[in-house]
Amino acid sequence: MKRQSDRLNKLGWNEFFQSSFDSHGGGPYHPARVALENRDLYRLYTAEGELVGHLAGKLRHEAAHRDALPAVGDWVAIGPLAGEGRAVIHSILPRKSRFARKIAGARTEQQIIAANIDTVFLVTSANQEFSLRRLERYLVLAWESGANPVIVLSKADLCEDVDDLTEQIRAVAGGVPVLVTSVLARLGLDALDEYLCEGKTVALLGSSGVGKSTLINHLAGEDIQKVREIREADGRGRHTTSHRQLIMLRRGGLVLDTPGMRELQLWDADHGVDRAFEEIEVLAAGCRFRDCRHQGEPGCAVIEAVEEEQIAPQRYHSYQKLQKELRHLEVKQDKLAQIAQKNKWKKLSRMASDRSRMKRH
Ligand SMILES: Nc1nc2c(ncn2[C@@H]2O[C@H](COP(=O)(O)OP(=O)(O)OP(=O)(O)O)[C@@H](O)[C@H]2O)c(=O)[nH]1
Ligand SMILES: [Mg+2]
Ligand SMILES: [Zn+2]
Repeated sequence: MKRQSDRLNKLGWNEFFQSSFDSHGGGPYHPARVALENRDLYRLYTAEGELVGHLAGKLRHEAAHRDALPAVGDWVAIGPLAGEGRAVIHSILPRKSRFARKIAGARTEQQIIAANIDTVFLVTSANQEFSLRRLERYLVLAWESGANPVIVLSKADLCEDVDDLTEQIRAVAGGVPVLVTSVLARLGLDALDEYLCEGKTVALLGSSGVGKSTLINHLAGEDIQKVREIREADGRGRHTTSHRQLIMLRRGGLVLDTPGMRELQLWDADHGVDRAFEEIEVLAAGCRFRDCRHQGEPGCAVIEAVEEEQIAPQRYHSYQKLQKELRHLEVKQDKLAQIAQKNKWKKLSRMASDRSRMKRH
């Protein structure tokens, strides 16, 4: 029993999950952690080793949205073993943190990118890929997730003036640690170790080609993840990693490799925006109107700060842009909720009229 709980702790199991597992009945179920998801198949880590998991029919049918299905990093309750190396997933334990975005494309739906992450490395490389605006967006989602963000500036060997880049990052980082690294030049890598302790999970997020898998191979001490040559001419990667995957490090700790994301749209990130633009939020307390949108209202302390060059205009614009995106999302979510409500009434009234017709006959 002791050995078993040691193994679970290595996978990130703790009091938080244990107590919800117990209150969900524990019983015949076992805990397992989702390491990889591929369509309807899940690779699971358990105290006894690896298994392949399938969704229980009930879980699949009752999941109204994709976010109700297991995501990489989730702890799930699996049933008694269904056979050699296989198990059925019955439920998802409440998430301690979750990194979510709006699903790519036009649909208004949430996608969970990773669950139960302790620290998220926001990786950005010191070449043409570098974009402060994108970094701000990652920071918003990271703050919203409940995981601790750390900014990793990768490929420092490619940049002449790293100090200048670091300074630019610090100006938007709001106190988040900024680590300057290069795997090629063996620079700054020891600073990553602090976050990789036993039972802790670190997710690496960032555009394709910034060197996430290269960092993971370094941390693992072996080439476990595929790394591809970059087209240095435009600094873009080629989406070499195709799946999100949780990897156990021999030295202790878990890392989650992710494919570079082309689109990173917000999902319910009010708190994240407030936290990522804290200096603006603090100033906003001094606006004359409580519901000031800082778009030219009289007595606006934010506009005043922009005029006095206390806040960079780009930073102000990016704040406005994210706020606008959130409002737009809210409108779409409201519409969907209204449609769902309408459908529910339609269904209920249809059922009622069916019933009265049956009575008449
Ligand atoms: N110069 C330099 N190149 C690096 C460094 N780290 C990684 N690279 C190169 O950058 C390219 C992309 O690295 P990957 O690790 O595949 O990038 P990734 O972020 O995993 O990309 P995706 O899986 O597509 O999301 C490879 O050719 C690496 O060799 C570094 O520190 N310096
Ligand atoms: Mg990769
Ligand atoms: Zn204002």
